[in-house]
Amino acid sequence: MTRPIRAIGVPMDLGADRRGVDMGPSAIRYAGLADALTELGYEYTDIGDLDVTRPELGDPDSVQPSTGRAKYLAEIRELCVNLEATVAETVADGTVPIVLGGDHSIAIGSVRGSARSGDIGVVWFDAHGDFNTPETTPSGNVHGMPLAAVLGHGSFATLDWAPASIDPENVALVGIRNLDDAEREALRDSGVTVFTMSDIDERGATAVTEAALSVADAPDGVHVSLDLDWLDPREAPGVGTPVRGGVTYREAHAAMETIDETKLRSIGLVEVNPILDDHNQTAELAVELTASALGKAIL
Ligand code: EXY
Ligand code: MN
Ligand code: MN
Ligand code: MN
Repeated sequence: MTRPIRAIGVPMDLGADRRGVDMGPSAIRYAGLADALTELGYEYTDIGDLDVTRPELGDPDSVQPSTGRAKYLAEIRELCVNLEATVAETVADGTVPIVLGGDHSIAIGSVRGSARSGDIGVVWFDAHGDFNTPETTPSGNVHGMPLAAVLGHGSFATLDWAPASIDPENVALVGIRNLDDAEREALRDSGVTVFTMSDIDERGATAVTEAALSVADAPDGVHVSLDLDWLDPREAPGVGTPVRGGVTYREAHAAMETIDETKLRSIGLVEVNPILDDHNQTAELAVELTASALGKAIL
């Protein structure tokens, strides 16, 4: 018997510089997420989109952390507090939330919600480390900081909505190929396990993902955060911050297939930008990879 699934749309683009990622939830729905998961036998519901402030209505610097810069901090906080409650309720219902982003800043709410009543691990598939803090960020964009935020680094430690109760020893990054210098230093000292693209070159996507899942093996399951820029831009052109040298289509599927769906507590699909996409192929890939993570096999 499989647990039901609930989609939660978060049309957020305040954490990124390039517009269009706010249309990600629509693009992922249009690509057929409901049909793909229903065909797999899941009971699937969609609660629609949470309310997100439009960037035209907010002032990026109206509220700032004690030190450093984090654009639209007040608006991102408001959304993440709401998303955390929605994810926590969904998990408490015995249902698997799939959070449809939106830029990666929303992971602060998703991870906190998932961790609220459990001891969980996190596997974060990404080209980037997302480990800047308001003090180290080169851009001020919160989508470059959410993993540092949930682990309480820098001035995020002083914000009551940012740190989650997650053990960094249960967190793994996979597919990394773009780090800022200070971010690299912070990751080295963090306790987080980082599997770079070089690790995937040497060991293969399956073995690396298995290793990441064993790092994240915690009593109450794993949150999978899937940033579509993890894939090579040839496969996933519809993302705001593409980086050459990512995983291929087959490597991505092989990685997702190694996930044990019975241990999957919650999922985030982020950074899909249909404006920059080619015929919605990045959203379609997000749907296919979710199905692979949830047990779809070729035969
Ligand atoms: N490291 C850069 C920054 O912090 O601005 C770029 C971050 C891009 C983050 C993308 C979504 O994963
Ligand atoms: Mn990311
Ligand atoms: Mn990324
Ligand atoms: Mn633990």
